[in-house]
Amino acid sequence: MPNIEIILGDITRQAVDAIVNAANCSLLGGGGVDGAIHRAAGPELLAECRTLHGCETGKAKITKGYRLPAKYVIHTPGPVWHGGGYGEEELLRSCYRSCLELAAENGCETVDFPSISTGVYHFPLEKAAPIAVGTIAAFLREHPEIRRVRMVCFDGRTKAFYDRALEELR
Ligand code: AR6
Repeated sequence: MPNIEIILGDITRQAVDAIVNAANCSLLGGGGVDGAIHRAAGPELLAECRTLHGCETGKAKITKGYRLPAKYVIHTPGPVWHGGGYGEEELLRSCYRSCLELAAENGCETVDFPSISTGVYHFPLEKAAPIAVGTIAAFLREHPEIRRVRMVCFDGRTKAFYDRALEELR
């Protein structure tokens, strides 16, 4: 069984090879987990992000972690939820896959994700959680070089959705 864990915590405090940032297409910072990651990493992160010239929804780009305990930050703009008829589910799947591809290419063995798109982008948690754990599990089966992936949930309600999705996978 792929090594996926669901924890309650602050992703900016995790000493892993890569943390994922639920960014926007500018990659120039914002609120939520994006703001927290930029604050914790320091201004060098924004300076590197400026050299990346943004990112499309569903794709991902990687930077160093600077003052974070994590070695790398993988930035991915998730889809804004517009009701489900605009390819939102496939775009969210693509976020998780793109981040894991970059992690594997950069030799990351441990990767932590936040709950992409379920904050200000309003993707329903009951749909986002099974997409996240299903996509991660499928990737890990093909890429055993990634040893462990965690979903780092910021509140108990979010964690409950991911716990259930993982249980239903097993
Ligand atoms: N650690 C882990 N999870 C966190 C943290 C943290 N420190 N802080 C918040 N979360 P959101 P989105 C959770 O809104 O929906 C930004 O402005 C939060 O509780 O951060 O993808 C970007 O620049 C929620 O469960 O991301 C974009 O413009 C989850 O992270 C936009 O928000 C995602 O919430 C992206 O929206």
